[in-house]
Amino acid sequence: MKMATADLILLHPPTYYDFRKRPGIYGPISDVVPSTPVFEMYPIGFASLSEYLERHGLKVRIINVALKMIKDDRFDVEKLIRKNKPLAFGIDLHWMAHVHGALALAEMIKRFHPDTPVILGGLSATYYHEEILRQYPFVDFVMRGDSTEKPLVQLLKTLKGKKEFKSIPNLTHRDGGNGIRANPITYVPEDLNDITIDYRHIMKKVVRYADPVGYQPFIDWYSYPVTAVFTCRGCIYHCKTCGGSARTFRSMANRTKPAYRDPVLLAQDIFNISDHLNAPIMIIGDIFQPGEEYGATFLREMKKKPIDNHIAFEFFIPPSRNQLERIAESIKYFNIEISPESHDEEVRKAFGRPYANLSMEKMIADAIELGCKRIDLFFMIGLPKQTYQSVMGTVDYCRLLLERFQPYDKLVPFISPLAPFLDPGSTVFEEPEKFGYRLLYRTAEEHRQALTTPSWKYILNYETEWMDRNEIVASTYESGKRLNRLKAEFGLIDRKTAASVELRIDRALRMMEEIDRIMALPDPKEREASLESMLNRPQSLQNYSMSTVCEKRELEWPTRFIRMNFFKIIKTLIARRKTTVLP
Ligand code: B12
Ligand code: SF4
Repeated sequence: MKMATADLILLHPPTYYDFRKRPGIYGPISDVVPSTPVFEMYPIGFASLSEYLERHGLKVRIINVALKMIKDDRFDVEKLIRKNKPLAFGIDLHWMAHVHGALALAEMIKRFHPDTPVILGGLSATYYHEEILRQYPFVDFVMRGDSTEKPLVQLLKTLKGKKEFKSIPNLTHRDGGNGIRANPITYVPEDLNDITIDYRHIMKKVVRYADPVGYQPFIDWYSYPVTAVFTCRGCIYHCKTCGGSARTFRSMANRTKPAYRDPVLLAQDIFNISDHLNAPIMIIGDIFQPGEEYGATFLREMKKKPIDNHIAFEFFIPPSRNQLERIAESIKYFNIEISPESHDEEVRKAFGRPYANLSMEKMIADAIELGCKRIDLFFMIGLPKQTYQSVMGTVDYCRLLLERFQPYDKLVPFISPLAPFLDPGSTVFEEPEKFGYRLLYRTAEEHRQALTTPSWKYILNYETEWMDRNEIVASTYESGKRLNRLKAEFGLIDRKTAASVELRIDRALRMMEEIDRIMALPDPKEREASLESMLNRPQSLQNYSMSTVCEKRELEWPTRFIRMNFFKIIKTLIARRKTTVLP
């Protein structure tokens, strides 16, 4: 079978491109998401872009370069780039943490294919669009906004034709001379009904390109194939450090209100997944954010077809008893995720989540009574008004909760730092002093350089009036240690797991201290040589940066033993092949 040639190849970069040569101590920056610190998970928007572009006659291939690099130490990225020559390459610079890797890939593409356009997209590229085109000649276009499906079709068709870019919405491009032109962001869809994240589409592409690793979302996905469905793009809340808040989306992406997916289509998305995978499905975005009616319609729809997958609901504010009852009536196995951020109501309010502990505790009690299978609580470090003592207070509060709700052993607290970066474009990033923050890096280039430093302490782009970087690091490891012990005490994790987490924390702390000592050496050559010999040890990413403040498996909701319905997957692939002409 001849491999299809793609019009667009979407590449997902690692955070720091040279992580295999010289891994730093990235710490617990990714402990509460499924990825490793290389953040190998590609933006879910790749799936909707691929589906939309293919529907409009263009061929798209996704290659998760970060994941290929993690999986195979000798995976040759240059060879991959050299042998592929699509009409254009697209790279996500969605999370700022990928700025080093994204630019490294862009530079490499231009080296091998000087005439092939390189397009960057995602929230961080949107924020830094002008600087990127000014500073980095190897990037040709930035496609801005939270939704780029339609303008990307226009761009690719223009690249095939008359190359007139002025009228393409959301596009920043060079004007032919020295200037940069940022076309206005006028493509801002009001709903998500024509934009689909369809995992069946991805399965089909895996077959077309015979590349299961290239499409794999994160390292353990085939053993834990958790998926997500989206209620919205945008948000109505104003969390101060969030680069996806209502205010940030308005100024950056010209979005004045969130775009929602029709609740009936949302339920259908879940049924489609459930037909093929027996693993948990996460609903991104609070189903009650658009209003009571939205949540009610969605739950009515879900009730029509009982499924066995665990469904995880994310709540921005604690839901009422009545709302929980409706969930319990409609979904057999439901789970809850909520992020109180701090136990201290004053800190929580300063962050932008103004609800009381009492209402959250009531939610927990109700949810347990109604049969909720698991409740995850996410706390954060690096918040406005939050001191070292306050972080320890959060762990004490977790003890109170675990005591109060025992013997329920599925109330699981997590704590992690706001890292590696305070989100560009967030309210605090824009006016740090007003909120008691000191910003250490502002430009894209400063962030790119920061990623080359040896530990997450030096990568952090902020300090607060209440904690400097040393205290953020120290409170992270100390609270991680205390919470870990608490989890063992209350039987949430076994003693062996707890011991290994504690060992990793101690090891990481020693490494961080050693790095501090080396960084203080006056001679740059000696500093470099010492870092080189210290960091370039096999397995150092695994040993010092993964599952440091908690064991990653703690994040996993229950799955059934056989997680993929292979019969149904094959049936879908055969059915789809009949309707698709493979080249
Ligand atoms: C869902 C979500 C997640 C999910 C990820 C799901 C996924 N694979 O995409 C999870 C929970 C895993 C997650 C993790 C993280 N997240 Co998050 N996440 C969100 C959230 C709540 C919604 C994102 C969303 O709705 N996307 C909509 C989907 C459909 O579109 P999309 O993926 O963004 O893609 C579209 C555009 O961005 C663009 N686009 C993207 N890439 C490209 C590339 C090209 C070439 C083009 C043309 C266009 C393009 O076009 C796409 C389609 O229209 C936002 C907050 C918000 N309100 O937006 C934060 C947010 C995006 N996350 C953020 C952060 C910081 C993280 C973490 C780094 C946190 C951490 N330290 O662990 C990790 C990174 C994980 C990784 N990559 O491995 C920040 C990003 C700030 C910034 N500018 O850097 C945000 C804004 C807010 C926040 N603090 O949570 N996140
Ligand atoms: S952190 Fe706050 S503002 Fe950001 S997406 Fe979540 S609820 Fe919305």
